[in-house]
Amino acid sequence: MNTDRIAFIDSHTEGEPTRVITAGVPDLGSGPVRDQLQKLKSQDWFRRCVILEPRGWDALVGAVLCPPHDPGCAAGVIFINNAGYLGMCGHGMIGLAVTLYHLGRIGLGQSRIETPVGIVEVNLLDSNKVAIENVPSFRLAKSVIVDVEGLGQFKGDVAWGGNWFFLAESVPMRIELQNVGRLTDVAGRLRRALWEQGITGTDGAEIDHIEFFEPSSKSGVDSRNYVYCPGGAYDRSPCGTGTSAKLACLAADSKLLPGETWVQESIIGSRFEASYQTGSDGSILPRIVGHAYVCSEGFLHRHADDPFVNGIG
Ligand code: PYC
Repeated sequence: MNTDRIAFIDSHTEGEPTRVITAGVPDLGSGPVRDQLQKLKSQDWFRRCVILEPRGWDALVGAVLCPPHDPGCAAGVIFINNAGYLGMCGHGMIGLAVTLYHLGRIGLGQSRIETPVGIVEVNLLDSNKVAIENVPSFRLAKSVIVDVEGLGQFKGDVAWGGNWFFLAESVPMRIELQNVGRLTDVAGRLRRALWEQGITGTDGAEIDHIEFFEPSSKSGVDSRNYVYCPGGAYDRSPCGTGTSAKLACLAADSKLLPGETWVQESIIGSRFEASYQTGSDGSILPRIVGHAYVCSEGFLHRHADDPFVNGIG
């Protein structure tokens, strides 16, 4: 038998899955994590193997552990999904922190993690509760108008929270699980329209995450969201980078002050507690608190004769 093994630990953060890859990662060298990302991209079979069916599924986000370049960091991480590579991932960082604690690699309290888009501070408040200090976030453009064929005009803000987001001002239908297929269809068309109409993040970056919001019916919750991820899956959690982008818009509109708490609920009713401090050059420094639980661990097998050794599709 000719089988390679890749070790993983699966967790979920407020319902959204994270697969931490702990062994079996190709050699990425020991440079900055942003350079290791380029090496991982050149071996895309690895992402496909660990994320796509039959070993993974469309909602799964991978967290590939790699050596940090910054000596002050406990670990480096590259986030991957069914469509490619993510700059940062809030729910994934919370899942990673709980997993590193489960492995005995970090203790309670503060640790620093190196990502391709900067260093993120995690604070393990207990074995399942984590606060992350996300990368500087900002609103790039307010009330941008997009024409979506067959659906009409959508107005919304473009913001960075570690990934690029379009935060629509109106919701096409109620944010309920029974509407998830229709919400995903509208969000996918909106994403395509943004790209076709040349509406991008800085340096022409594609806006590949879409957010819809409505008021929550629950007391103590400020807003309920639906978040479309680049591979067409919806985020089961309120989305850490999406909540950071939302905070950047609220701050820019003076609707939330530094230190005030914003409770963001997801389409499945799970929650993040969020706040921010003022950053430099008009950015904000978001803090997101959520819970994660380890749910399984084991090995992915790569058999030389398996026709789907690198995933389906
Ligand atoms: O929590 O930042 C996040 C995230 C991005 C994509 C899925 N979750």
